[in-house]
Amino acid sequence: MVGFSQVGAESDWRTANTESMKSTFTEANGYKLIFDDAQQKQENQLKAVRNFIQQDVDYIVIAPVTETGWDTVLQEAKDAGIPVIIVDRMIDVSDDSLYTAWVGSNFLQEGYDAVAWLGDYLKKNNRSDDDINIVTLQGTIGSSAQIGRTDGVEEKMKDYPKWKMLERQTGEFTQAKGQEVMESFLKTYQDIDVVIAENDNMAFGAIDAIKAAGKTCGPKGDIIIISFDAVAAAFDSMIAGDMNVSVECNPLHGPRVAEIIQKLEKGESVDKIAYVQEGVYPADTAAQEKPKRAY
Ligand code: GYE
Repeated sequence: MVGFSQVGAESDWRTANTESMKSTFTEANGYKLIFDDAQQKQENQLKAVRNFIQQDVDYIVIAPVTETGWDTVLQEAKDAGIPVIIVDRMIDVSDDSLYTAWVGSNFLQEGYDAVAWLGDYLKKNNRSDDDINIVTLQGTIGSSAQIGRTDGVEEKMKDYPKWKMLERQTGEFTQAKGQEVMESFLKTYQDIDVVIAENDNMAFGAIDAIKAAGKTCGPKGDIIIISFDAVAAAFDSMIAGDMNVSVECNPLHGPRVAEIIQKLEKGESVDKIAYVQEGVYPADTAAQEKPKRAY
């Protein structure tokens, strides 16, 4: 019996992740899955985990909304002798023995990759000497995906003195909030060159806001759109000419978590931390790559 506390259903990435977990932890595969959707609230996750402990599940799997606030409930799981596997985002606990393993993405690297792509792109377009104004739609504040992507961009941006971050604001990883925040950015700033959206869904909202404001974006437009996740709809957006690039974030964690559980069942040791390999998909590769994508 496996209890899985999922973040919510805020994005295409999340839907693909839920699907991967549900299609892996099936009865046919020998599991009973208790799935809980926390609706992007950590307090719901704490309740779910306590519920899993009460039901005496064999494993607790958590995709944490935010990094902090886990010490007490994970100590309760440890006291009950239930191994905890963290997936997708990371947790920040004082005692590492409170979880058995983590598998997910290197979000800092994703931030680095976004900056490297933009540096190359501007160079190719002879804009290396131009002043470049950037705005960022951040993910859920305090989530690893937000922290890593924001910090990765900030760190590497220092190599580009002509780039200026005008403002960062959270769009909570949703399309609706992404659109709303972008509308307000467009009212405040007349000269935005680049939008960094910390996931594809917020980028879709931003693109709608840009078009509604009578501006253009994408490879042939005025505003460069950089995004993260590289879900199927992002490839459609690139093919349509709206988005410039999406930095991949792989959501297909079901089989990875199952492999960890199978090893633990056999008494084998598992890696405490396991990163997934990821790529960068610019618009000019989108048509060719789209058919190969699994999510
Ligand atoms: O990028 C975003 C989702 O934690 C990696 O959460 C995940 C992020 C993903 O809502 O789309």
